[in-house]
Amino acid sequence: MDSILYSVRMRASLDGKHCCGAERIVGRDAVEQVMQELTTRALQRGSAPDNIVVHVDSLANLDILTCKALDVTTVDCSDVMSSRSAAIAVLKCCGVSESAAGHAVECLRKGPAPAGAVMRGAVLMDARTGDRYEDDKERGVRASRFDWTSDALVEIRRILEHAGLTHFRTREALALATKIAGAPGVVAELCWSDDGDYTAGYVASRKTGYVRFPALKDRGDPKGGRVIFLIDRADLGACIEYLRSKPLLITQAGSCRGPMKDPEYLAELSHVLRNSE
Ligand code: WAQ
Ligand code: MG
Repeated sequence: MDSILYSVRMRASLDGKHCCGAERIVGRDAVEQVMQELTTRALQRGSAPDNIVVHVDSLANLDILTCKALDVTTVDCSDVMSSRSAAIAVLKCCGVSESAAGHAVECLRKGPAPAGAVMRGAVLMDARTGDRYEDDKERGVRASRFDWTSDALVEIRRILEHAGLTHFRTREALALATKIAGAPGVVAELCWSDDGDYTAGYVASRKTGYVRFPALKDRGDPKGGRVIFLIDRADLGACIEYLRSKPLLITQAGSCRGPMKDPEYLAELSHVLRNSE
């Protein structure tokens, strides 16, 4: 990758309603090609957008953070209910209270924006009380400026494909979850897609890595979103600033294992956490 990096972001909407977005960080030589790829992606969606915005920002003079991706574990539960219970158990291991974890699941189930709509960004939630901190409940907080380096992208594709995870969403969600997990004050994240035909979701944290559940919702359900849990409200400003603006390149892929059954995974998790305390 050459020395000047650019953040390239695409968002597409129809009748003022967000329908898709994606972003990359690339060297100057790749900017035009990536603008085209992102535009193609916006146009390939089922619903033709009436507005596509591609935004290019130079990251020159900014410090670029680097890190390794979270490790991935797939946990196989028998149905949506048991997947959500297991997700709550993982959140509790990360320091999220039972009530905040339950509240987060309810938020995503009903649609986290007013009147049960989905948000463009994430909910920011107090890990103990379940209070919501994001100013704008329609929009939420969007994490931006993160990507794989070309080498790490080749490597993570290989590792995920080897485990049968070929969808671009898994790769992109893993990158986003890696950025979110490193934010000041963040102890965990819960996510499932707002796309009706994509049922997988995850809990992610520095402690547990990226714990994916193939069915966190029923097929056809258009509700979903992301909840980011903060342990200390004092970190709120720094957290939002990091999520929105600090550029992060993932330079190394992590591991990928599973599927494991939920009782087996949860037993292992509590054992590991007990020994690390
Ligand atoms: N920053 C914060 N929140 C976001 C962002 C972002 N950059 N992008 C999306 N969201 C929020 C927003 O509320 C969406 O409604 C919600 O997340 C879901 O977005 O196979 O596809 O792009 O392991 O529909 C997870 C499992 C898939 C992947 C997640 O999310 C796997 C997914 P979607
Ligand atoms: Mg979506």
